[in-house]
Amino acid sequence: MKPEKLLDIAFRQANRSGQQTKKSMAVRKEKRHIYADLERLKVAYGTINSFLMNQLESSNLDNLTEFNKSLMETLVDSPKMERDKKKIMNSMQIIKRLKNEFEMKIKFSDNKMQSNEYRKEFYGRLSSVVKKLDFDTIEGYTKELQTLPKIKHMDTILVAGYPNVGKSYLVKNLSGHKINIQPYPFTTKELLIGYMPHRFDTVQLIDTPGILDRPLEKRNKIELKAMLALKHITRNVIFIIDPSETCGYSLEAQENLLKEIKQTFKPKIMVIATKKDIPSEKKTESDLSISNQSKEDIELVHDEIIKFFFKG
Ligand SMILES: Nc1nc2c(ncn2[C@@H]2O[C@H](COP(=O)(O)OP(=O)(O)OP(=O)(O)O)[C@@H](O)[C@H]2O)c(=O)[nH]1
Ligand SMILES: [Mg+2]
Repeated sequence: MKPEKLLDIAFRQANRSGQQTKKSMAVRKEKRHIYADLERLKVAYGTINSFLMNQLESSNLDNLTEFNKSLMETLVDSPKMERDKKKIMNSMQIIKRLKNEFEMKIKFSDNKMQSNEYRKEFYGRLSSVVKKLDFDTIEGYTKELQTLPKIKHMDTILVAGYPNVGKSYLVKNLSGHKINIQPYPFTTKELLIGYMPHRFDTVQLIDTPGILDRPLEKRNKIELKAMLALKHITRNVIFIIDPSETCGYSLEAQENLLKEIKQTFKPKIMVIATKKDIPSEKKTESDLSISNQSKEDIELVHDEIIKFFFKG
């Protein structure tokens, strides 16, 4: 919203309330005008004050997780936003002082001409304070806040690996095909989140297409930051590798990505080779080798994941 538009709304509401007050007050005509001006002042002030409070509240970072805070820092110009917020806070104080000052002046006006003059002066002073504000950065920020992924605070594992290796298939298998899709900034793809039951507990599995699926050198700075924000969620990573190479990437390239993720994230990492059912000459080092098409393998991998990350 532009400051001019806000002022326009506030004054229109104020004038409407002023008219009503004038009609409904059972007092002397002169006094009625003064009451109406008082009402205008209060409504104009109230409208602007609650809008400004809203701006501060909607861009409040205190309730964000470290992960989302870190994403927000890459999404917006946060130093500028902090400056804009500070300006709003200062302006709120000035506006409050103005309101108190002119409220007294109007209250003790001798006649309606005087109260009218004071009210106009108040509108003018209020306008010049509000016109110096900029809501654009804060509103951009609020919009970005709404697009952040909602990730639960619980035992969590990230799933990494080249495209087509079987990441989503495994997450779906492990979570009984109940998955939750969340947006992720800077990728056209979305986070796929599955909840894997485990006795009385649940483990959150986050499949990260477009994020942990290619070498660092292929990324721009912002993508890198967004990728690193994942560090704040968990250090647990399952790396999926496809030795059959039917995914379209060589085993060597996949092993290099694994090395890179180890260096960048220093994770607790479990390597799972998929597509065991497809015959392949190539061998790779992994903690477990499975086929996503085998029910027994899925049961096995479920137990092994719990053992690997959460027991001992
Ligand atoms: N034969 C066989 N096919 C598999 C196995 N795991 C996955 N696939 C197939 O491999 C293809 C890719 O699987 P996805 O689970 O979509 O792979 P992904 O890693 O999520 O791929 P992206 O989302 O593109 O990153 C699909 O056609 C699967 O059916 C497996 O163990 N055996
Ligand atoms: Mg996938």
